[in-house]
Amino acid sequence: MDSRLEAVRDTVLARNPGEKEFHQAVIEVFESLGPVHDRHPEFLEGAVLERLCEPERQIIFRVPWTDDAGRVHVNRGFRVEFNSALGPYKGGLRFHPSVYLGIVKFLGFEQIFKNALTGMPIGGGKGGSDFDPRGRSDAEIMRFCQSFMTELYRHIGEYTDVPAGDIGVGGREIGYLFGQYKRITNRYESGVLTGKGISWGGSLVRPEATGYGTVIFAQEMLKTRGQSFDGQRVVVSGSGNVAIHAIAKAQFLGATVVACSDSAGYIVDEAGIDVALLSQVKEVERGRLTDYAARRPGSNHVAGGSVWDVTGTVALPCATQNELDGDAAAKLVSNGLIAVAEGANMPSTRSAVSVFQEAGILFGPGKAANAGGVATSALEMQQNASRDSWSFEHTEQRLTEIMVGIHDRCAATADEYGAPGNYVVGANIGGFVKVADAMLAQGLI
Ligand code: NDP
Ligand code: 2IT
Repeated sequence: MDSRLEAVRDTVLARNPGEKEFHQAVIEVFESLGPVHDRHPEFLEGAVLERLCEPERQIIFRVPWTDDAGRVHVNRGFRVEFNSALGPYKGGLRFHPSVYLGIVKFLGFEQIFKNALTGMPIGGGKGGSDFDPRGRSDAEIMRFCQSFMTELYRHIGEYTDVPAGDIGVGGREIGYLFGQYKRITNRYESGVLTGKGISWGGSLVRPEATGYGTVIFAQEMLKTRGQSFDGQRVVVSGSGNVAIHAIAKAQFLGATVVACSDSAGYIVDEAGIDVALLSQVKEVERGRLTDYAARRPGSNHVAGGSVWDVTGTVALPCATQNELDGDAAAKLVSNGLIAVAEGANMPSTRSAVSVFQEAGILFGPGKAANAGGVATSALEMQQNASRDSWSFEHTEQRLTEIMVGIHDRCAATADEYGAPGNYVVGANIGGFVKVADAMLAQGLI
């Protein structure tokens, strides 16, 4: 790391003790930014990095709710409004028992750069709760969402902060959250949340957008080496929103996706994952991958273990942070891997990224490769603002153009800064310069 940035890093780490995922995300970005500060001394003089690493506002609140037996539970809610240089804070809500401030801050920090890369007018934020939705009834989920929004509503708005989904938050939860916001405020403010249902202000393609976008990004990387998805053997982690649509898109482009996972294990299906069955099991029935294996002849379920033990030419990590470590990366490389695109946020550890880069593997970091979700959220905001709704074809076309644009901007920035083919450098510098310029233009705030 550039020595001028080390002191800033040390201060950030000391000011935010115990937030190890936030530290990891900050260090990863700082490692790319030395050359930018050679060209832009004004960023140092303006203390842009110090300001960027301190969220503009952090909200932590109590979320009390009752389960179906009438027992009282208390969870913790978060919204970190990180940076509004380019637009209203924008980013998802995550409901998972592992959520704490360090997770929300890493996600919010990444979101600043990701959102800048989309070229759309959105700042960075993230939120969530340590609530565990697993095994909860619809009524319990609704009561939790209503309680969560009863505090959150005062902090958000279409011009202020626009939450969406992430792990554990999909269309059902956005519906309950939107309903409670509307009830409390007496405003049908469509643009306050994205990921809404199609009949009440949502956008076509938003459910598919992150997974589709990740595959489009990977396809653009493959093209730089004269390759495509056609005939690739793909391994995906996760089996939620991002994973399912990544699988669908990769197979549409001619690949065979032979494996995917959840937190209990993984399935191998040499014939290629049956997306309709996977979607039925995971999205409709909210079941487990064991249910898929039981209903799909020729597939098998492996309890525990690592999906990265499965041989593939393309890997798409679409589950969660730090799910792919250096050993897994080395194994994938020795098994013939040529490309990785991150559908999840920070799924590869720093040592995994080093292994991929040293082996010359095409590597698309999450803040570039998974930006299709938030970009389509911005398209949803556009449709809401103009009280319009676009066709699937038009919206998908916009998503494709945005992903190709992000790919090309990352590649061009990496070239410009003497690191050709390094999408990590391209994404970090490309996103940073845009935000830093806007911050300086807006004065010391
Ligand atoms: P979902 O809740 O729909 O699915 C999450 C999947 O990941 C599930 O298969 C889940 O398994 C698995 N998973 C979650 N946590 C863990 C864990 N700690 N260990 C192992 N497996 C885990 O979430 P999404 O698909 O929306 O999100 C997946 C990733 O994509 C996240 O990193 C998210 O931040 C990122 N992302 C999401 C976007 C979106 O639009 N939704 C946009 C950009 C990025 P199980 O069911 O067993 O818990
Ligand atoms: O990580 C992400 O980019 C998301 N979870 C989507 C955020 C959004 O506002 O659509």
